[in-house]
Amino acid sequence: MSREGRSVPREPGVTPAGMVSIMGQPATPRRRPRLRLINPRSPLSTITLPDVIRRMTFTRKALFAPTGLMICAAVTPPHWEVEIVDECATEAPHRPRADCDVVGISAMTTQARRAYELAGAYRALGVTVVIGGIHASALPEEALTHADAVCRGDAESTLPHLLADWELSRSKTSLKPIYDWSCYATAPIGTPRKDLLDPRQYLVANPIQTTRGCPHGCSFCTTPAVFGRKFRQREIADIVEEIREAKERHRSWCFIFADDNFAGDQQWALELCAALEPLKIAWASQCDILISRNEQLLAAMRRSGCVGLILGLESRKQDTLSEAGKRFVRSDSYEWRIRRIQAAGISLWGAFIFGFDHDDWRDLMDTARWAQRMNLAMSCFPILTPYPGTEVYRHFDKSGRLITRDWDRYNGASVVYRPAKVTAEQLRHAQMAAFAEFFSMRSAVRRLRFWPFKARAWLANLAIQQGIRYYYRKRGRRVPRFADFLDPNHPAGKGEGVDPTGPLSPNRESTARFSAELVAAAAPHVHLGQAFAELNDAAAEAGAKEAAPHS
Ligand code: B12
Ligand code: SF4
Repeated sequence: MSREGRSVPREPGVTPAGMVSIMGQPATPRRRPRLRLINPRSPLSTITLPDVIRRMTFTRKALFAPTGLMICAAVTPPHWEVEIVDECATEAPHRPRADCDVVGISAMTTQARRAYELAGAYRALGVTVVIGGIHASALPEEALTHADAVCRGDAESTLPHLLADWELSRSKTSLKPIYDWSCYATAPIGTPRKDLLDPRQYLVANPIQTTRGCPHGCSFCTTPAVFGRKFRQREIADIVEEIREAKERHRSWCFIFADDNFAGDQQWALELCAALEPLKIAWASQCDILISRNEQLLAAMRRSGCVGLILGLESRKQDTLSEAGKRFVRSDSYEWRIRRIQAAGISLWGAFIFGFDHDDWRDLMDTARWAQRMNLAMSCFPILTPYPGTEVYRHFDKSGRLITRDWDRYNGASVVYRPAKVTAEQLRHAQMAAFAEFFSMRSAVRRLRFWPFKARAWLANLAIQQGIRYYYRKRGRRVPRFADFLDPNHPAGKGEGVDPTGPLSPNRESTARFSAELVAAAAPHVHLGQAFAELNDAAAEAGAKEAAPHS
């Protein structure tokens, strides 16, 4: 899984053999400092993903290689030995060992509990612990209760300073508690060190980041909350080089650009597309729907190999969009915008959010049906999750509507707050009804059609459909339908459900786990498996296989 850095020491006073020579005195052996970077397991990946992923992705263990940690490794000075442990791609949980000097742990909110568990174990062994990543950047004070230091924001701007401080005493005593990226000059976006991971473990072993951040400020989104609305672009030459190397080394031909908003700066996106065109690749990413007004950009994206985009649509209702803080677009323009992007030959996957205060079950049904009418190749319907740092979090916290701070549940599949117009139970029922209806055979026929036959897109749709049916059959329950809301004898119709203010009952526990399992199975698959399916279809159609053979 991991491999040591093989870089030759360059620090002044340190010989290539690692012997310190001070003013002509005999050199004394000094071990190179060791940094272990850890991507903790998350409830989603431990409960469901390994099995699901293996079945759906030709035995890969995890979806994405952890880009953040590969960048941490890249900005670590070369005289450090560095390794990456990805718990999401290992069979057994990582067992902390005191054979390193510093441990750097990364975490999204849903990984935070496990991150803190590992941090505690390493501190007990006397190893210096640093926590970074999205969750620690949003809640540095909380993270600091579990670590010796916290890095907020980009590792490019913070980690080299922290490691230099550690070297002053070769212990945690010379560290500052918080290394905040806003206190340092913004360093350029790094190129991840992919040599430290085994690409065979990942569906997306070569994630490429072209931009960071987003110029918009949606109320539920962690990106502007943590990184501000500063949109940053990477050096185009670095992006091209990373892709070229992946093509040469791994014969990769299709790529996922792990951006929040690929076209946050449309002029720059045009320049990037021009540089990508000669590479003859296929790619998919996420971006905002405003690209629809730029025909020149749409054509350039298609020419450069763009075959699919995830659009954060959230809802088809304007008052819900306003609540979501999506001020840059109106929902009544969605239709022509979607048609225009599709007309450019780009397949669309809709990302919606269920649970805003303006939505009752009928609104959620309308959104799910509208997604079908728009012929979206795939869609996902996660539950609104108030991630720390966001406006939504502050709002629910202030109004006493948060029902748990168990970060394991902050995963888009559990209801962790009191919804306004539905019960928590109804919200989950609507979520499952939306999944079941969107992925039903009738809907798939209407959306995907039979010609041109998109074999893998069909396969992905059928797999999710069968998964939903299998799940309910096994439990002797009917697949949720929106019609249940009209049945006065059905719990959904009666508005019955668990008391959202009460403690989490075992029943609720299992329902939450159920939706976590289902959404975990569906959502990442929607985003990535489908991306790949579509990439394969599109590339086959476009003859990209001849242009660039793939493994
Ligand atoms: C690709 C992606 C995924 C992929 C893979 C994630 C992975 N393993 O890398 C998949 C599809 C699997 C995924 C799933 C989910 N994701 Co996601 N995902 C992303 C996305 C678009 C890019 C991630 C990425 O590669 N970023 C690039 C790297 C370089 O950034 P980074 O990880 O933040 O790392 C930098 C710094 O944070 C820092 N850093 C990070 N770690 C460390 C550690 C140390 C020691 C130091 C010093 C610094 C440091 O330095 C790095 C380099 O500058 C982000 C958006 C985003 N802005 O990051 C969302 C994002 C991370 N995902 C998010 C969410 C909500 C999810 C899901 C819960 C969604 C769901 N309902 O299924 C799941 C959870 C999966 C799980 N593990 O359980 C949220 C996280 C919100 C939060 N507060 O946790 C984000 C921010 C999207 C958003 N805008 O809200 N996701
Ligand atoms: S447009 Fe997308 S990435 Fe940007 S703030 Fe809104 S939800 Fe976040």
